[in-house]
Amino acid sequence: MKNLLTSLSILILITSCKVVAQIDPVKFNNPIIKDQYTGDPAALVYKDKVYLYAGHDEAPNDFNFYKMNEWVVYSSSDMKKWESHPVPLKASDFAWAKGDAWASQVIERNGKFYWYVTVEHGSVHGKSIGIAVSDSPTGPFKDALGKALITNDMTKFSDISWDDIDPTVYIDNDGQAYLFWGNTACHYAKLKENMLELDGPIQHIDLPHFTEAPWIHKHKDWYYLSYAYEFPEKIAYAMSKSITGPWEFKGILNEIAGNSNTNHQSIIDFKGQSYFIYHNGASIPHGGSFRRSVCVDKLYYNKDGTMKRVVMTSEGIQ
Ligand code: FUB
Repeated sequence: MKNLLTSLSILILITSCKVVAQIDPVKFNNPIIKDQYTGDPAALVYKDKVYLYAGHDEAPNDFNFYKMNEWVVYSSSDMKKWESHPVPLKASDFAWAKGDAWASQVIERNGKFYWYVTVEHGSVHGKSIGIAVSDSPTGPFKDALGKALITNDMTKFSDISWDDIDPTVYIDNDGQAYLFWGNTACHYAKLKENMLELDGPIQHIDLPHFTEAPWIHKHKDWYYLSYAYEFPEKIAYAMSKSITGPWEFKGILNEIAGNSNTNHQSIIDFKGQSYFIYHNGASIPHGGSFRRSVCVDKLYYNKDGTMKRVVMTSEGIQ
C-alpha cells in the first residue's frame, strides 16, 4: 500500500509539472541583454539591422556607483534575437581619458561609423565627449581625434563637472550634423561635415526639469527631443518643426523604470515599427541603479504627432 501511494504521488507530481509547463506560454523578452548588465542604450538602424550600443555595468552588487570601463554592441534583424559581438571600444582606448564609459551614440556618415562617447577627462577636471571611428558598425573602433571634442571648461551653463555627458547626434536632411548633450543643462552645437569638429557656438536649450540623456529623432515631419526628466528619472519630450527649435514641451513619455534611478532612452523606427529602448534595474537576482539591463518596447504616435505614453513590459517584443 505504501509503495502504491508513493508511486501515485510521483505520478501526480510528474503530471502537474507537465501541466505547469503547458499552461505557461508567457515569454519574457525583457531585458533583451541577459548575459551581462548593460545601461545607456543607443540604437543605430543600418541597412537591414539594428545595432545596439550600451555601456557595460560592471559594478559589484554592494557597489553604490557606476563602474563602467567598456562599451558593448549587439545586433538584431528582428528586435527579438540579439547577437553579441566582441567588445568594440573601451574607455582606455582614449589615451587622454581616465575612465568611465558612460552614455554614447553611434552614427553613420559616408560609410564610416562615428561613436560619440562620455568619458572622464584625464587632465581637464570633469566629464568630456570623445569620438571613435570605424569602418564597421561592430568595430573595432579607434580614437578619431586623439583629444576630447568637448571638455567641461568649454560650457558655462552649469557649474557641475558632469554637465558634458550623454552625446546624441543627428544629421538633418540638408546634411548638417548636430551634437546635443548635457546634464542639468542641455547643450547643442553644429558639427562640421567631417563629424570631428564643432561648426559654431555651443548653444543652450531650456527644457523643464532637464536631467540628462537627450536623444534626437525625427518621425514624419516632426523633430523630437526626448530626455531624462527629474531624478529618479522619467523620460519626457519636446517637439519642433526644426532641429534648432523652438521646442514645445509635450510631457512625460515613460515613467520611472523599475529599480533604477536612471532610464536612458533611445528611439528608432525599424521595418515599419517604432521602438522605445531603455534600461531598468529589474534583472534578477542583483539588478539595480548601477547594474542595469536594456529593454525594448513598442512606441506609438498619435495622429497629431505626439507620442503615446510607453508601456514597459516584461514580455517585450514577441
Ligand atoms: O551610465 C552613466 C550615466 O547614467 C549616463 O551617462 C546617464 O545617462 C545615466 O544613465
